[in-house]
Amino acid sequence: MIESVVLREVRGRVGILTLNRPKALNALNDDVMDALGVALLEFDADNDIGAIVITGSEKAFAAGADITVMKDLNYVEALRSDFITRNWETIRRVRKPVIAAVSGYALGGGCELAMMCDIIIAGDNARFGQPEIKLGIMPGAGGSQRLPRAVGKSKAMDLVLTARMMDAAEAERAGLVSRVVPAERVLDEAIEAATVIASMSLPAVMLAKEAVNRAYETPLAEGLLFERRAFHALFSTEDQKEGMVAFVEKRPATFVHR
Ligand code: CO8
Repeated sequence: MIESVVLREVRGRVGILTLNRPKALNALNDDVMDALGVALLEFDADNDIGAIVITGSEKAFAAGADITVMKDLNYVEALRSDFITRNWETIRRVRKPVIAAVSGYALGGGCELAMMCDIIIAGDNARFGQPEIKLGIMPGAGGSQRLPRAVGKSKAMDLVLTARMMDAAEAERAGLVSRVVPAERVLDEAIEAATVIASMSLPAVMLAKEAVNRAYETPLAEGLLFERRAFHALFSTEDQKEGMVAFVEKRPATFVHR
């Protein structure tokens, strides 16, 4: 049997997707991105899943888009096929939180994939970069847009224009990653964070994710209005009553909408 390029596992209410092209350092091609997209949408639709983790191997989360596929591509073909947005945007349709658990290299499209996730948790061996410039190209799946939003213009320019890699400590200082843990702990840490998220009220989680994402899409006044409307809407859920009554009664909340 041919082993899948994306492995699926469920632990509790957490769906785990492992990129599995170890010999190519998880270089991303259509097979990987199609399988990842299908799995993400299935987990998103599954009532037994509350949060999703994407991970790679210890050596590489993903070392970029597959250069062997791209090397023969010409401009007209890239334009006509809209290379690579066909299956790269699927993750943006996922409404449950997605955590990237990054060990080793997250380069080029691999760094871009991590940045499409809602939270990045890094192992202390993680290396982030947008080295496309060395190949005579530039980032093509959000690197020139999401990286400056995450780390600011100067550091983004530095990484994109010199191709240098940033280690986990620098990535945490710059705000790209939320936590750094020993490499062997990174998946467990991500699953624990996902388990906490999956124990919360799902409507609150989904609206909170949507609201934070609005911060990157809208002017402040519009974002604040969206936040206020979503905030008010949550007072219609049983989970708001349960969460607040549980606090007053000094007991853990048990949410019904998960
Ligand atoms: N594509 C294809 N194969 C790769 C890639 C890649 N991106 N990265 C590594 N590999 C392969 C190597 O060719 C090698 O294969 P083989 O054993 O058959 O020779 C195997 O993985 C192991 O790699 P190395 O021997 O090079 O391992 P090292 O530990 O010596 O080096 C590095 C690790 C530093 C990560 C090195 O492999 C490297 O520099 N890789 C390329 C990194 C890179 O340039 N990434 C950016 C690619 S361009 C990109 O992502 C554009 C994104 C555009 C948007 C998304 C579109 C899909």
